[in-house]
Amino acid sequence: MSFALPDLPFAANALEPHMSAKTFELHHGKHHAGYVAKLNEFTANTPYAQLSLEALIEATHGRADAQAVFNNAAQHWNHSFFWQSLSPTVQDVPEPLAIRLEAAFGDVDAFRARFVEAGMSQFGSGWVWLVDGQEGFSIVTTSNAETPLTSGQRSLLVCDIWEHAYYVDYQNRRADYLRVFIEHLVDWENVSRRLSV
Ligand code: MN3
Repeated sequence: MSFALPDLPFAANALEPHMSAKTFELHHGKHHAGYVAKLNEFTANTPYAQLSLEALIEATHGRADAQAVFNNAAQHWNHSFFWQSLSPTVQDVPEPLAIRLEAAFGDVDAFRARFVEAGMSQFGSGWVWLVDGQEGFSIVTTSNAETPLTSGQRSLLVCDIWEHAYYVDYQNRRADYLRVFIEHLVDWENVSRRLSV
């Protein structure tokens, strides 16, 4: 079995002006494709090649001798999840989900503000997530390739806060990128689907 780069679920220019075709050309076509190519290179002719992506991430997490495999596997999973978190059209938050967000954060706008703050608080490269766990909804950040998949939390939504995700369109303005993401680009229908699975 080998790992494959998924197609974007929309045209590369579909999120303009918020996220440009140039960004997708690099982010999906070079960065994500690079992680997949390295993952296939590192797992070829090893028992890892027999595992699902999720099982591979669990099997290599926290293991010094498998750090490179973990990094590329988790980056493949995180990026695949990120593309599925984006929508070309602005979506309203569906009611059942809005009720859960209100319970956890006060209201949907407060959730949005907290999500942006969390993304700003992450030093260096990483990811900001909405997750569902034993305590209900929470916002978490992960560094580099780390993913909530290994902590037993259900991922609902992610924003990539590596500089490669926003530098072409926003240069160093991470806060502007995060605000545009959370206000204009979230695929709330996909978030809802993840919650009900
Ligand atoms: Mn990225």
